[in-house]
This record gives sequence, structure tokens and C-alpha cells, in this order.
Amino acid sequence: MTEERSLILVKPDGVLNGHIGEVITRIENRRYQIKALKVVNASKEQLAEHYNQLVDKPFYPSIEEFMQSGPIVAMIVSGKNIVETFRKMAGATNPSDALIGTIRGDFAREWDKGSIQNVVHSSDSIESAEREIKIWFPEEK
Ligand code: IDP
Ligand code: MG
Repeated sequence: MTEERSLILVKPDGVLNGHIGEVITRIENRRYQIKALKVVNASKEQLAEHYNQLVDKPFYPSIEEFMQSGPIVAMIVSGKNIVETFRKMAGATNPSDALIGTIRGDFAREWDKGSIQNVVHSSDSIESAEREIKIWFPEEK
């Protein structure tokens, strides 16, 4: 069986506020493996694919604007239970609900300006991880 993978993004707020290293440190501390990593400027097409379940929502333009406000860091990370465990490490979607000790609880700074700026994305299932990996790493098998 191939190892479980997740697609993790450090969103523009995480990059701008200097939290790339912190996110990577937390991944490494859990002994997960970074299989691929790059800095990218997200295109509208990539974002519409990535957020295909939100693209028709009234707030989608605020997500698009936020996600194009600066570079992001995309990673493929693998390890046992990575999808479920990293979701716990990231914390709740809305940073005001995210517990201290989670990435969002510790580092999210702005979440009342239309878009929810919450530092990281991580895949919510093994299936969505494989789907999202194709969007950000089309060169990967
Ligand atoms: P998740 O990132 O915790 O998986 P999702 O519900 O999949 O949460 O939403 C994806 C992203 O879209 C969120 O992380 C957040 O940045 C943004 N988002 C979700 N719901 C809203 C909303 O109601 N207003 C603005 N942005 C939202
Ligand atoms: Mg999600």
C-alpha cells in the first residue's frame, strides 16, 4: 500500500507573517515526510479547482483575492494518518474557534475582513488529497 499523503498549503498570510518555518517544524517534529515543496503564485484556475466546493458561494471572491494576495507554499506531506492528524494540528477553520496550540490558534491574525485568513490549508480526506496534489503538483505521479 502506498503511504498516505496530504496536500498542505501555507497561505499568503502565513508566508507574509513569517510562519513557513514554523509549519515545517511542526511537520518535522511529528516525523512526517515532506515529499515535495514549492513557492507558487496561485492562478484563478488553480484556486477554482482547489476550492471547487466553494466556488459558487457569495464569499468565494474574497477567498480568491486573499489566496492571490501573495505567494503560497505548497507541500506534499506523507505519513501514517497525515490527513486526519494535520487537520488537528491546523485547528478549526475559523481562527476565533481554533484552540491555542494549533497552527491557526497560534498564528492566525486576521479573520474579520471578509476572507478567513487562517495560515494553512490541509486536505480533508485521502481522496481530496490526491485530487489537490494534481492541481498543485501536476508534474507528480
Ligand atoms: P478548511 O480550510 O478548514 O478545510 P473549508 O470549509 O474547506 O475550511 O473552507 C476553505 C477555506 O475557505 C477556509 O479555510 C477559509 O479560508 C475560506 N472560507 C470558508 N468559509 C468561509 C466564509 O464563510 N467566509 C470567508 N471565507 C471562508
Ligand atoms: Mg477544506
